[in-house]
Amino acid sequence: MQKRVLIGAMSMAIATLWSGAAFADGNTFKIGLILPMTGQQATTGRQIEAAARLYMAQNGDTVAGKKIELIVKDDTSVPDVTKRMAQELVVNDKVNVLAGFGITPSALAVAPIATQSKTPEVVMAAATSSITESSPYIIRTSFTLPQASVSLADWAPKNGIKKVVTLVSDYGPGIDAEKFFKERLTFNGGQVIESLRVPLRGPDFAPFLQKVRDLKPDALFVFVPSGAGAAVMKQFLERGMDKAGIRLIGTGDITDDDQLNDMGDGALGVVTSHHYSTYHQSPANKKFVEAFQKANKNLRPNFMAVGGYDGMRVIYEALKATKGNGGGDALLAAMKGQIFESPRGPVFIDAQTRDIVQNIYLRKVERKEGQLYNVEFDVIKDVKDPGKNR
Ligand code: VNL
Repeated sequence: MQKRVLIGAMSMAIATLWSGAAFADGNTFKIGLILPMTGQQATTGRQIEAAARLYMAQNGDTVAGKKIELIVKDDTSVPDVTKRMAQELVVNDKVNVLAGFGITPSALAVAPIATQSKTPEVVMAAATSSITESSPYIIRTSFTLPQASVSLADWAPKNGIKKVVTLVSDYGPGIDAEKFFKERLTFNGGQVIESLRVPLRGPDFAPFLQKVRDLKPDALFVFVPSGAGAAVMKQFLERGMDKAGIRLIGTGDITDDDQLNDMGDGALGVVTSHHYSTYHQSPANKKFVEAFQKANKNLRPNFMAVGGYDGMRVIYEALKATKGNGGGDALLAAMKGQIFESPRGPVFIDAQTRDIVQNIYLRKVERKEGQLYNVEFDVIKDVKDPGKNR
């Protein structure tokens, strides 16, 4: 009798332990955030991680009864490493969502894992149009290069820029930028007289810029990834290209807010098109910038930070909408179609394409309150990725 009571008590204790463990595990919601924290794209990782942590600090780490756990991994922007990390996060850590992805090859390397494991992949940085087509589990909160490029090709010919040389990093987003800028400029009666491509890793811009000088276009259109803009700007100015009457234009990656303030007065007047400026005049953005700078030793948030911040929001809202019980498919469904006010302006996750629809702004570098900023002077509203459905 005593023995039976003892066994009964023991099995109850074990059952409690078990359910306790299951309870604890089932009560955690894990986000695997894979970013380049070191190496050439480290600023992108730093911006996105800081933004994700800010979002959590502002919105709490418990959502729909689940404790949010953020697992940050440094892929050094090497796609094979990104892939291995995604595999480990899915298999060992059993993450609910994969997120981050500093460059296009990293986002693409994870696509098959997202599809096979039915894990939503929230792309917060990478911006080649085709990424969202590589897995039905991909949602994007950054932007696409076609989206950012075409508005500038509409602006240029109306502003005395007819002959252009393009200079892009030789991989997905650069090729998108080159193609869509050229196509639209040509349609508008302008002309791309030469298209130059520089390697993504360790580019030397000097020989390319010399060539541009000899070609004497009205403007040089540039796409380089976040973090590489300052080097282009420096060499452009050192070679006296501006004095030779060649204007510098590009997507906002080149006048990246992470670096812009250190580029000097030579950057004044550079016109770019993009989806986010730290100087964007809205109450939501003022609040975002202030909180971000306060939490990060005055670091200025750039477009990468906003992609990360909004990505966290999309994940949080999906978790809320599924009341904490959704698997990958339910979460994905709840991510599609979200509409909200981002620090960049109003945005919308297109349910068909899973890509972001947003305003694209034309901006000019100006000095405001003693600092260099991308000051918006025109807006094209609700721009869908022109790379889709062609
Ligand atoms: C990409 C596109 C990366 C735009 C970037 O910075 C960027 C990409 C790291 O798709 O690889 O500014």
